[in-house]
Amino acid sequence: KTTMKDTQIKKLIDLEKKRQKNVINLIASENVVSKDVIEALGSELTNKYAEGYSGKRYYGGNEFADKIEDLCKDRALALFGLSPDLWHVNVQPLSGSPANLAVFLALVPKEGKIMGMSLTHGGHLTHGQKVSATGKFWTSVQFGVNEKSEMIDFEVIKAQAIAEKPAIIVAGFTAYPRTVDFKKFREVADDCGAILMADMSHFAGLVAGKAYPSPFEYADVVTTTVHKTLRGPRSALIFVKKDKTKLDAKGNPVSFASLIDRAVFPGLQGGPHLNQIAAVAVALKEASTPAFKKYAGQVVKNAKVLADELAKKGWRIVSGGTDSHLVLIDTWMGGKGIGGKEASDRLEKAGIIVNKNTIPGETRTPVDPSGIRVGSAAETTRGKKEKDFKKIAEKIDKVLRTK
Ligand code: DSN
Repeated sequence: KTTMKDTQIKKLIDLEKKRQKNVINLIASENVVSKDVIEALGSELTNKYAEGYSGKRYYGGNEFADKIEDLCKDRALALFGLSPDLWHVNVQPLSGSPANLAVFLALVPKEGKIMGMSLTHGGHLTHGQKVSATGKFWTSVQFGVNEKSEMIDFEVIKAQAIAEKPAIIVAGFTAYPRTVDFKKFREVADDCGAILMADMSHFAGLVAGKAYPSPFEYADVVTTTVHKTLRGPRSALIFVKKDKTKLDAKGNPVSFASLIDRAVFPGLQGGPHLNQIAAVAVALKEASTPAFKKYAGQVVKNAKVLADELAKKGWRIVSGGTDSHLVLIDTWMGGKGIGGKEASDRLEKAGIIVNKNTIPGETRTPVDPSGIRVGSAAETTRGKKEKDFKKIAEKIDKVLRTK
């Protein structure tokens, strides 16, 4: 029972709780966290400043903060099967965008180039888009998907990388439904002498549950948010290989790990959010269970059903299907259907929450693009299975067709 005295905020929280309960949530980047995660987030840890890192704080009273941060780091490495001798992890980034920015700040010189997937083809703002700091402070080169297959085309990327010589290549996405071949990205990075960074924000939970390829064998740096398929609080992690070094101004080798730690704090952030780090630790423990492995497998099965059923009903699924939790639907279909904004608005009125999304070769605008993006992570947490997703597909079809 709550004892909250601020009734205005309390009422709004209650309304949001009710809204979440009453809708079918198909936002591909959202999930539903456990009560334990919420309890850690809402704890007294929020009162504490802990600038610095475990054992090297700038404030007193961090006996327990150190233990929490260390445990979180241990759990993060263990979850992805990483040896602490080979990998370092920073658990302080407040969310995905600052995590990616920290990696670039640490590793990409001012005149360096970032190569990432373009936004309309499924990349993220922080993969070097012009409107993001990552596209303003550094130059960037963007790659797209093959026009026909709507999948990543490594021949094109390789030629582009060799011509452009980026300092870093980002393998990852925010709206790409297929698996990413990290081995091929490694080869491209080696061909042009770039660092390989994987951004597994969307599929981290699937990697943890062994339902999606892991980037760790190939990438030098891996970033991830915690709140998508990984089902934790809003937060992010940066994993980095311990043996990777870069020469400093005096020609001395400095590890990527220490450069990244310094970029996170004091480069970009002040005190870490300890309540958030504790909640991340809780979520990482939950994600290491057999139940979570089952969950990750079910997430992919459910997304496949959603894609297949919608395709059967005549909707064009970008790339023809999905290998993950995410499905991109071309609702516009060259003018035969409806725009992404209308689709999203209509679905919301019917209690299904999605986001409008650009599709490869977009001909409309980001505010009213050609498609919608849907995902299965949140509803799978609520126990939905293939038969439920078949019903969801039927409902989506009905709503989108009704004039
Ligand atoms: N906004 C997130 C998503 O929906 O994919 C990425 O930052």
